[in-house]
Amino acid sequence: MTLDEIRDIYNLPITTLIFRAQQVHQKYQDPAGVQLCTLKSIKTGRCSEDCAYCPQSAHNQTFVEPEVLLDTPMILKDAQAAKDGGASRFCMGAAWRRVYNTKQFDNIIETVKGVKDIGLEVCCTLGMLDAAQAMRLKEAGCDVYNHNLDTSREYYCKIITTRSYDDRLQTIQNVRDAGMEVCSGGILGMGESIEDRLKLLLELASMSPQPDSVPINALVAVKGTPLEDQKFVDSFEFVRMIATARIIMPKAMVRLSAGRTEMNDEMQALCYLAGANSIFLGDKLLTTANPNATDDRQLLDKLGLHALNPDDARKIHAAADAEGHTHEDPFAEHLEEGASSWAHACEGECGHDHEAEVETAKA
Ligand code: SAM
Ligand code: DTB
Ligand code: SF4
Repeated sequence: MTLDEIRDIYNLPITTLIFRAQQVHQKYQDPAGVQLCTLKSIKTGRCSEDCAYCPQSAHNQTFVEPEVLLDTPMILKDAQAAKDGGASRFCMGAAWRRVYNTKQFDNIIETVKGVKDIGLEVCCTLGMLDAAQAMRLKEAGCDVYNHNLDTSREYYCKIITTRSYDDRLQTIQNVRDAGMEVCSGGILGMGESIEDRLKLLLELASMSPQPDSVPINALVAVKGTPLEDQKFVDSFEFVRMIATARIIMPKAMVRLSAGRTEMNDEMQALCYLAGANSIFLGDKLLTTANPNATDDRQLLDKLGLHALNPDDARKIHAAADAEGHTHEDPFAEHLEEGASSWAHACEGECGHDHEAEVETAKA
């Protein structure tokens, strides 16, 4: 996969882009399933990193009131409520630069075990992690670790100076080596160019294996951060990013993450059409607002979508793999410049049984 190829996909007519995203989505994902994750800030604020977007950075004067690490019973109460409210994954976030081997980490290990026992998928996002810490989390039952690249390598230094892009990639490698799933994505609307966004997608899609989840956040411009005056990301640029992510990372859960309070129902529906299949459910993200769960449920009902069953999703991924396609999008190589579908471009000399491929994609 090259940057040029990703750009060509991103710039397709929106009709073709969504059509192709849906082709991939119908084959590799439960077409009506939306993963419901609940987010909980377990240690809030006073973070030593200088991430320009973040209300929790100690470098930014924002509304956030710092809090010490919450104790396990308190977190488990929220995890149980998340489960009762229909979430399948519970994601715990800490405003830390990195994890230290302190009593606090021991507490988190106990909490992870407790959340797992409730019957939820467990995700943590605690900052940088070394190999041994990643192993401890995995052994405690942590399924997934979220660590975002946030933007392109080039734009990154305009947003964060206190840790490097390679630090981030190293943590992601440690997570993978420990056998946890990788959740990694970025933020749109921080003043980066489209090219920066495509480079972010290239970084993510080039990982081997690709991330299991890709959160696409729209910047929530918080007063007191250096990015407080940023205009909300353009809707169609956002949708194009979702669709491009879906096409180039077929098996990833593409998460419509921060910024949904600024999106109306129609915009969110467009994101689902473009291949998003995961959201955060609950009134709060870490420190900022999220749409309320009742409204989210109503929208899903109106659209005929349902809470994704993680086991079903795994089965569909495995079945798509078992079909043995070597290329990720069965139609991609025939979608030459200007063609609105593979059928227009292919003269039938490629040796593929297109009718069978179409039937398989439909099945
Ligand atoms: N401290 C840990 C870290 O940075 O890896 C975990 C928590 S951190 C808040 C998780 C992610 O939230 C960041 O990587 C960033 O992508 C996202 N985020 C933070 N503030 C945001 C904002 N104002 N708008 C959109 N996304 C944001
Ligand atoms: C991710 O990519 N987005 C979530 C989650 N991973 C941890 C966090 C969004 C935070 C938005 C700002 C806030 O609420 O503090
Ligand atoms: Fe700290 Fe994470 Fe916020 Fe950066 S994004 S300031 S590391 S909490």
